[in-house]
Amino acid sequence: MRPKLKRNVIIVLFLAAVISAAGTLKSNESYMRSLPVYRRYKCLLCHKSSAPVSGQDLNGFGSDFKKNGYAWDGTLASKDSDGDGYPNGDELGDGNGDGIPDVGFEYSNPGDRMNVPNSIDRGTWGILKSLFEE
Ligand SMILES: [Ca+2]
Ligand SMILES: [Ca+2]
Repeated sequence: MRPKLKRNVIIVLFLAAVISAAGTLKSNESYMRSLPVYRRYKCLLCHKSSAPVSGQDLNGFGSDFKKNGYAWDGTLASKDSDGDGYPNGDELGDGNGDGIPDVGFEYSNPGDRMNVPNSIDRGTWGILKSLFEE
């Protein structure tokens, strides 16, 4: 292959890879927007890696989210995708799955069984929250 042609082929392949990666990131972000919150864990909510390159490394919550048509609802909120004893809705701070979170961040990761909500019970949390809402 001639040097100039070889260089052009490399540039085209590089640009195709960049465009493909940008498309993947964009689609993942649109999936995240279907969830009530995704600020703290972002990609790790659904993937085993914080920088996934494809949709193949889904964790338990990512698989359930995909099976649910990438929709957040009461069915997905009531599941315990990572088997840690806390329903996905409690971990994401939207227990009934109506899409309205209690706070603007996740209590814990519904895709990581080693990551659970802190030990403050709901009653105590409600009292603390009301102090800041008045
Ligand atoms: Ca869980
Ligand atoms: Ca968890």
